[in-house]
Amino acid sequence: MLAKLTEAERAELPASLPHWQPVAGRDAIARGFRFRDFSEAWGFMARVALLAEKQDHHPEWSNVWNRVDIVLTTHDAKGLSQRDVALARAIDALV
Ligand code: H2B
Repeated sequence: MLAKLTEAERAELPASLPHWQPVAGRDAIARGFRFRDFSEAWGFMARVALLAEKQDHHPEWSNVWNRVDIVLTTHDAKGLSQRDVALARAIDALV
């Protein structure tokens, strides 16, 4: 079982991951992305998929044409962990 983020670690999130918002009713964070078209959205998803495999940490996500909505949480921790923070950072670095 992985450790959930501490209160001190949670307090840092708005500054360290300003594009990610808390999800109502869940211990999770979310970010929406908009691209020029489906091709760009899918290219982004392919790059995120490779990151996710490398980190052994996988997004909950959906895609509608040029939109990609990503939710991160750690099922093994039943909430947010440093794995979510690390994947969010890596995703932010792609865009
Ligand atoms: N991704 C996410 N988001 N949460 C997890 O708890 C998780 C994962 N666990 N990817 C990993 C895979 C685990 O289930 C496998 C067995 O490594």
